[in-house]
Amino acid sequence: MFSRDKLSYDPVALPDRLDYEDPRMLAEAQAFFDQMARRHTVRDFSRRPVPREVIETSIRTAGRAPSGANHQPWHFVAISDPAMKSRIRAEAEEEERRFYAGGAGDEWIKALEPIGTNAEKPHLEQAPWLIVVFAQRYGEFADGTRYKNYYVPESVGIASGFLIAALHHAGLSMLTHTPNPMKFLNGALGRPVSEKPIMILAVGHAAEDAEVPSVAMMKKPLDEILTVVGD
Ligand code: IYR
Repeated sequence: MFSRDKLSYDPVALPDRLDYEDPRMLAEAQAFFDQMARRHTVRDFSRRPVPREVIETSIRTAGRAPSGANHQPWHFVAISDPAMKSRIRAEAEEEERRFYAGGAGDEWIKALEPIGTNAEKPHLEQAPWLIVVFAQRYGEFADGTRYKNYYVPESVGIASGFLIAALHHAGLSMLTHTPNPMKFLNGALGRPVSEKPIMILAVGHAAEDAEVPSVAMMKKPLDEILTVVGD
């Protein structure tokens, strides 16, 4: 995306703005909070299909995230193919079995107890879509020469947040899944070594009988996550 031909500063007038009066602004902030507070990480998906256009539009939203030097150091692979989902499930479960059998260490296993996870990952086949998020450690021009990317984890983290918010806004549920290690995804999906898999989002409609861990309802109150300096 980064172009060698456009290296000078060329400002244009701000093309969009939302200029709300304070009461509208407050109402919008509250409405968005209410919407986002209804997002829950879900592991049980129904078989109801999800149109590809919803996934594509949500990834377009992710692509609007800010990024270091606007290099947009991300790539998303959206998978609905059952054979590829099965392969990813099999390879992820292989890693997870090692993780839960001791690779994680005692403290990590204890921390996961209230979340109720284990090495079984049926959702990787049941969810209609898997989206694999890759971070581009460095970029490559068409002629193969490399350029540096900046603030890659931050940029990809922000884009992933946009993606989760967009999918939730469209009425979908998802699981943020991070098999450890995730290198197998490069091989399975044919992505270059310059790209690091960051997470798999299993995306779909929550199953009728979907459950969430009760501890996941406990969110830190504002006074714990915010310090105001000034008024
Ligand atoms: N990757 C494992 C373990 C896991 C780790 C964390 I931190 C979680 O919040 C949840 C799970 C798994 O997916 O089971």
